[in-house]
Amino acid sequence: MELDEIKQAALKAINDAKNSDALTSVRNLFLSKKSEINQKMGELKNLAAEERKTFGQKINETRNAISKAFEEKLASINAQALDARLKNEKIDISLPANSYNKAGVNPLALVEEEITEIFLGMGYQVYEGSDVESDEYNFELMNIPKDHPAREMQDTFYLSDTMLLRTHTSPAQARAMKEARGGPVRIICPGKCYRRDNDDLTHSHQFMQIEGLLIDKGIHLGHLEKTLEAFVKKLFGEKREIRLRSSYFPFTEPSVEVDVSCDKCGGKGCPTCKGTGYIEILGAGVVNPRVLKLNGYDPKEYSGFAFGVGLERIAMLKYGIDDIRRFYQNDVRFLNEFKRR
Ligand code: FA5
Repeated sequence: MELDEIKQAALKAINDAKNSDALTSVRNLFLSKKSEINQKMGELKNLAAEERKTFGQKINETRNAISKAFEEKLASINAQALDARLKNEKIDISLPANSYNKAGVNPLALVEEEITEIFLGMGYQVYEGSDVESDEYNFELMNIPKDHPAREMQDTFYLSDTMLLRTHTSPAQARAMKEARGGPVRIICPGKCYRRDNDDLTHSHQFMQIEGLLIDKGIHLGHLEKTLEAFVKKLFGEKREIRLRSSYFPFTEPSVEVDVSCDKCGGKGCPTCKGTGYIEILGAGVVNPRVLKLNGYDPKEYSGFAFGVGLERIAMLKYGIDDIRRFYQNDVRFLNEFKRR
């Protein structure tokens, strides 16, 4: 074969080789000592000097071209083999993920959202209070001085002589009044409260309230009654009625307890409402002029009403929950009963 033919044949054979064994055979055929090219080297000595040089060069070029093609093909076969091995030997080190159930929503959160929506609809703003409060805001500015008997009902967790965990959301009233600098206020403040109460079916050392405060000119008990009536009908349904009972809070005058007509008996009296036809849901009243003065208002110019709702009680009534402790036990079976609408 001529050198060109040898080159073409070798390149084709290299190209056709499917694996390294086939490629080695091709190499032996075209590049070994016994190969045709090598034999042609032997012919060199018979040639004249000038011819020997040209032919020798051509042999080298042919051999180099075949060697280069061989090396390239070998690299490509090796890369493919490595690729295949890596794929085969791949170890899956991941563990199957633990499946988990997404729990429902705590009914306290649902009730808080619902009540907040109702009051936002009536033009109230949400005021953020703080769980940690000072004695001054929790008690003094709410007209509960140091020796006041009301303090006994609201013993709490003290952080220092002057700082404590708030016993009610009412200190938000004083803070909102301070920020309003003697002007109108219309806020609600939802949040956690703490008291040194023994835990039982209806009491917990940590619980939630929503405070409400409206201050403006000419506000009286009638405004409070109609506001709370609208609130109760939106929350529990149009058929429910409210009843105001005279009560006492140091920060309101007059003060009332607000009851809602019993859902079970429609107001006739049953074991749920202890035969009274009504169930107590919140404390409220007209802001005590002393509180207005303590917080920078002129009671002759401004008046207002305030209320404080216990959220657990509302949620228990709304969803028929029998034990306040269920709100805080994080039992998914309980939480799964509640979903956002
Ligand atoms: C107050 O806390 C007043 N600050 C409410 C208020 C605000 C009255 C504004 C007038 C004007 P009282 O101590 O009654 O009031 O608590 C209000 C509600 O909080 C109770 O009706 C009850 O639902 C809830 N509550 C009180 N203590 C606990 C407790 N230990 N566990 C669960 N709920 C509680």
